[in-house]
Amino acid sequence: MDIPQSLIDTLCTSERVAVLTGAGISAESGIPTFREAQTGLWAQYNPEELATPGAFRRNPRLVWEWYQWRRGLVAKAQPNPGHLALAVMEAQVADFTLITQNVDGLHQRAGSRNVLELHGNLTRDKCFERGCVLEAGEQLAGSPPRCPHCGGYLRPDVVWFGESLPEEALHCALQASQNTQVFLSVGTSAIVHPAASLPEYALGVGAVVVEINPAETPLTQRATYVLQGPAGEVLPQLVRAVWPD
Ligand code: BV8
Repeated sequence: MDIPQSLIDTLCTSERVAVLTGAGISAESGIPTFREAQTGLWAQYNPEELATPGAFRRNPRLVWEWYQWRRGLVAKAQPNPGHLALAVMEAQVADFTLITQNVDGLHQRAGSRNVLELHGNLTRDKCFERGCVLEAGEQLAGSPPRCPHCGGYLRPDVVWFGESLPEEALHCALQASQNTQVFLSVGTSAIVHPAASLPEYALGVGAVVVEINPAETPLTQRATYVLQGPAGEVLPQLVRAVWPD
């Protein structure tokens, strides 16, 4: 992939960089993206129909077991060179913000320190009835288990469709997007809101917007630079070009 010299020069001299990642950055870690065909038992379900409070109310066991299946994939997955490159970039840029729609925790496992999780994290549980947050690692029986505090069902601590995003994370993501010099959109289909509006805020303040994705998205036509390829190859190449050892 040829990285435009003008982009290298811009990143070299930028003090403020914001990055938004989606399921595509975890694809090379073996985690299916949100919209590609799911495998096996789950192939018959549309994730957008499972990741809702209504689906959980109608069939808590089905939704809980879908997340247990995904937790198994995440537990076996390792951060890939794309995740690792963003951890290197964070160390090189004075004011770096990593915003993720992913719920797999791979950015943290790759060494990224300041990660804004817009859609929560599936390694955490919370109570569906009262939102009591549980200590990590409390293994309880049941599918889904019951909250030890109030007896309601447990659910994964992720944001479902129709639910509001965590206020603090969204506020910080908006702030970073409106204050950045460069905004990277990596591995996202750019259709889930409000995350998909973040690159628009960056464009609105004159930031350089870079899309890294093997496919086109609704953002492609608006981006300043489009690096069409897999994040696990493009990001390490970009980091090596801008910050050679
Ligand atoms: C909200 C967590 C306010 C769960 C997720 C009607 C009613 C209510 C709301 C709405 C509505 N109509 C629209 C909305 C808004 C809705 C929305 O945006 N819907 C979309 C579908 C139109 N949003 C919401 O509901 C949000 N909340 O609006 O609150 C509100 C409150 C109450 C009432 C009304 C409004 C909540 C959205 C959060 C949903 N939760 N995840 C879980 O994961 O189980 S979203 C889910 O999609 C994942 O987080 C995922 O990350 C995210 C976005 O998808 P992508 O990450 O982009 O993944 P995708 O598979 O789509 O694309 C992968 C991309 O990677 C592709 O482009 C592919 O080409 C690329 N790729 C593949 N391989 C690679 C690669 N790229 C790089 N390298 C590779 N190797």
